[in-house]
Amino acid sequence: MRCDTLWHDAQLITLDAADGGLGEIHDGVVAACDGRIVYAGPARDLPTTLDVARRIDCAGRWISPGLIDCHTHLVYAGNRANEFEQRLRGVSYADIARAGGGIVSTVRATRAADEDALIAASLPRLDAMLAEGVTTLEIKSGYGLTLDDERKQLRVARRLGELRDVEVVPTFLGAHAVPPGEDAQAYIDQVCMQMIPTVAAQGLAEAVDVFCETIAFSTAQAEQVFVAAKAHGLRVKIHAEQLSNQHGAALAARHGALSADHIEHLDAEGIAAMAAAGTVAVLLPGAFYFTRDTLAPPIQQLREAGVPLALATDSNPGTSPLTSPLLAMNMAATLFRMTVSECIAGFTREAARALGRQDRLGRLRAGFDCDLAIWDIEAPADLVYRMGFNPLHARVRHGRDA
Ligand code: DI6
Ligand code: FE
Repeated sequence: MRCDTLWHDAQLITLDAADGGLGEIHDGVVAACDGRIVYAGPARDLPTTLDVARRIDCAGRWISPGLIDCHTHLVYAGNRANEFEQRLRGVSYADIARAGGGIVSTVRATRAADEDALIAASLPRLDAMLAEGVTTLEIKSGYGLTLDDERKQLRVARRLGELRDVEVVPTFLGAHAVPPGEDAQAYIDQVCMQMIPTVAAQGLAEAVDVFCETIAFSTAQAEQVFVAAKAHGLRVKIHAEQLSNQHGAALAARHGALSADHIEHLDAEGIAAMAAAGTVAVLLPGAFYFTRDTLAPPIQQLREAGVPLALATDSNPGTSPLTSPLLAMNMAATLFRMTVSECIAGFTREAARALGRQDRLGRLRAGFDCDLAIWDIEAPADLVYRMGFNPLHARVRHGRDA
């Protein structure tokens, strides 16, 4: 059997153990051919028939699957640091919004920016993610809120994946906010009848997301979006139960959603619906931290029900200006009491599941894409424990140094 590259003298976090844990292997190797893993496991079990072209000595470093950020709003223009300062001086979020700030200010700036300006604004954020070992990330639209401006955001997301060695998964979030001066129902009709069909026909997104909340769209409107998305062959997901319990997660689960995200206010019925459907819970500790939320998602109940737990940065200018998956892991541990295994799995195996890529990404396993993060750490817990420190030694995408 041929092998282009063999990483040896490594310790592995395979995320491929029968017990669902980290799958640690101390004297491990990873072998790749044509961008795929052909073997990942103990050195002693490496097939002797392997014809190795290039050997990389990892000197005892740890190898995990490349990190996967399964929920971001990375593409936008403008800056809301001024709003943050206002809030520190005691101005309320509602007052800022009434004065033309908040999400509407990002919509204004994003509409005014052309594709190149959006690329220039987004690349440093993407590069910060890549510097921490991200090899796949989801990017949502949702700051355009017109067909052309949403398509522009999605095209920029795609171009980012061409400019850098990273897999970008585009999601259409036209139903993010009611555009200024428009009627919510009239806008949702437009999302369903005009935008979703066009976005689907042009192959600009894989999935459709909706912000289901009192300040955004109702559960009935979310369902309308799901029906339209599915009719056009797109997967669905939801921002649900972030500020109140609208029963959006249960609705999404009944529609076969990939994930329900945020879910701080999720109730027992929602947990049961997600468990029954296999819907992934995407937890977003950065938004919880930045908005100084106090109600944590029901982690213990989700765990007991067997709902898969993914983690993401929610990178966005309003509620989570975060581009560090490692810090998000630390926040999930400190704020949500998630374990080290759950935090690492949340940015690898379970994030892949949230993107419908669990058969190809997020584990060190023969047949999977050879996307790796190689870390200068003593133990996996170091990835979660430290704050603001980046121990990445190398990033590998499709078997090549990236
Ligand atoms: N939930 C959030 O927390 C962000 N979007 C969403 O659906 C807020 C986005 C922003 O304020 O720009
Ligand atoms: Fe979000």
